[in-house]
Formats: sequence, C-alpha cells, structure tokens
Amino acid sequence: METRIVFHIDFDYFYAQCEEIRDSGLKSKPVCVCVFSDRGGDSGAIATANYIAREFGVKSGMPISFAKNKLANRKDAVYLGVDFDYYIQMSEQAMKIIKDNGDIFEYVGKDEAYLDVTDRIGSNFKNASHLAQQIKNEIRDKIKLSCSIGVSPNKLISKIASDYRKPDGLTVVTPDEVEDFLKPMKIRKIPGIGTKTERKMNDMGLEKIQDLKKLDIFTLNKEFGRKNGTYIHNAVRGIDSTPVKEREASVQYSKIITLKKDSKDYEFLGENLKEICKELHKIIIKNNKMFKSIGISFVQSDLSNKSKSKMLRNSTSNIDELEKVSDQLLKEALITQTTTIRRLGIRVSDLSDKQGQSDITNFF
Ligand code: DCP
Ligand code: CA
Ligand code: CA
Repeated sequence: METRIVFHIDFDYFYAQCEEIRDSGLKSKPVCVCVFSDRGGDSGAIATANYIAREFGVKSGMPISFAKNKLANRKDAVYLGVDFDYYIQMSEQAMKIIKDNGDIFEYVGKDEAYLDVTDRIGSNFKNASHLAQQIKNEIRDKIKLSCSIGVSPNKLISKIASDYRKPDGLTVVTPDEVEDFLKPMKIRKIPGIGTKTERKMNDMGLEKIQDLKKLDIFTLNKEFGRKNGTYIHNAVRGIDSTPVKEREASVQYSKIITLKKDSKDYEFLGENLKEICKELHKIIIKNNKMFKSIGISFVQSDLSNKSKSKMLRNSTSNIDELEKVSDQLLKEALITQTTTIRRLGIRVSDLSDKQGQSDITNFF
C-alpha cells in the first residue's frame, strides 16, 4: 500500500490570536479570553490565553480569578469576553484555504482539521512539507492567522506533530522517523490518554512512550481493557490506519441575551425575541448564509436549559420567516412553561451559502 500523507492543522492560541488580529495593540500584552459566568464579577473560566499570559502560568479552563492572581504584576493584562461569532468567521476563512489545498478535508473543531494530500502529492514528504508551508503562508497572508502543522503518514502522528513546536510550527515526520520521534515523549502526548491512565502508568514505573513499548499486548489488555490496550499497543509504535473522512463544519449562528427580568409572559418575551431576531439576522446576512433550521432556547430561573426547534421546508435568509417561526416556537413552548425564564436565545443551523445577488449581476 502506498504511504499516505496526512496533515493535522491546529490554529495557535486561537481565540486569543483572533483578538490580537482584530486589535494589534494587544500583541505585546498578556491576553486572556474569558467565559464570564452570569454571576458577574470575575466568576467564570479562561477559554484560552496568548503566549505572554501563558508564561505566567495562565491555562485554559482555569478560573478567571486564578489568572488574575498569576498576572497580578502585569498591569497591562487584558481580559476579554468570548466572541464566538467572530472566531467562527475567522475559522471559516482559514478552513476554506485548508480545504482547497487537499484531497480529503476533515473538520475536527473550530481550530483544527485533518487533510489527506496523498493524491496530489504522492508519497513525497519533501513536496508535502512545501505544501504545508504554502498553506501556512496563505492563511497568514489572507487573514493574518498563524497555525501549526504536523505532517506524517497518519492522523495520530500528525496530531502529535502539530503540537510539537508551537506556535507557528511545522513538523514533518517521515515513516522512517516515526519511532525516534515518539520514543522520548511523555505518555500523555498520545491522544486519548488522560491524566488517570497516565497516573496508573506512572505507578507501574512507566514515564515515556518507549517504556510503554516494553509491555506486550496481553499485559496492556489486562491492565487497560481490550480496546484501550490494543489502541495503546499500536499508538506507541506509531500505527494508525484511521482514514481521513470528509467532514464539513456544521456551523450554527446563535444569539442569547439575559432578560431585564425573569419572566414567562408572552408579550415581554416576544418583544425580546424580535430584538434577538434582528441581531441574529445581521450576522446571517453578513456571512452570506441561508438557514434551514431554527431553534429557541431558554435558561430558566433555576439555571436549567430548555429548547425547541423546527426544520423549515426550504433554506432561507428571510427575517420575516425567522421572526414568524421563532414566535411560533415561543408560543408553543410557553403552553407548558411553569418556571420563569432568565435568558432567551435563538439559533439557526443547517446553513448553506447564499448565492449572492452580486454574482448574478456580475454574470449579466
Ligand atoms: N477552549 C476553551 N476551553 C478550554 C480549551 C479550549 O474554550 N478548556 C477554546 C479556546 C481555544 C480553542 O478552544 O482557543 C482551541 O483550543 P486549543 O486546545 O487548541 O488551544 P489554543 O488554540 O488556545 O492554544 P494552542 O493550540 O496554541 O496550544
Ligand atoms: Ca489550537
Ligand atoms: Ca485544537
């Protein structure tokens, strides 16, 4: 079988880098992107931080107050709320560039994707390395975003390789280099091995990937279960035959607001719903999209969630349709509503590109 060439592409400090691109003044400061909770003040968690903030120990998932402590001496530190719509726009543009440069494109998440380039490159790793560099350049030239790419014969090694030199990395691992590349790495570098498994392995005296290679498949199966055992046995040898599967981003746009007061009154909620429709519609138009599914969601006073959605017969970008259907969903939901509602939101999904009016006029 011909050696495959697979890329794993991962955008560097993604949300924080997007913020730096929008405001280049941020580049010299520690930047923390925060998911503020509803409780106000500093309650909430860090989504991500730029590399300056990371030097002070700020990490994804950490409480915002911890990050503020760590950055106490940096008066210039900046704490921004997440702006998902903007990150999705950035992601879509970068993903398009990636997709256009490969044979099979597999979307993994907003900031990462796999790309199989075997058909256009053959098994030539030198050419693959050039193509990867070209993709990096194109993304940087067009939208200023930096990313890290791993290039190898399979998804597993490429995923490890894209993380190997960050930010702005390009790591090529040819089939001959796979073993040496993996050997000295910490066990946790294998995707899917969590802290719990790692701890258990450490307790068994195993620290590095090369240590794990000493265990035979029977021992691995016995200690970690058959499925995991087999996976680990292959992974430490760099073996992975999972194909890159064509997969597009299933993006959705949503808008949610905290109401001025908790309520289950149709008049009050309906007015707010109209406002949300307007805001959401702006985003849809700006991105030149049509939607086929509409959903409304409540965060109730006890903070539990509730949602209701409807699939339309045809895709549309029409605001009247958006208003009509979300109003209908609201009415239906309120029939059985006992708790008051604290936050109200709408999302549209099953998106497709709108053939812009301008295309048609250009054509004529
Ligand atoms: N993210 C989040 N909460 C987490 C982890 C991540 O909201 N606990 C978001 C913010 C990140 C994005 O997902 O920008 C991508 O996550 P990555 O793990 O790839 O981390 P980054 O892109 O931020 O950093 P890097 O890839 O440079 O290490
Ligand atoms: Ca990333
Ligand atoms: Ca990632």
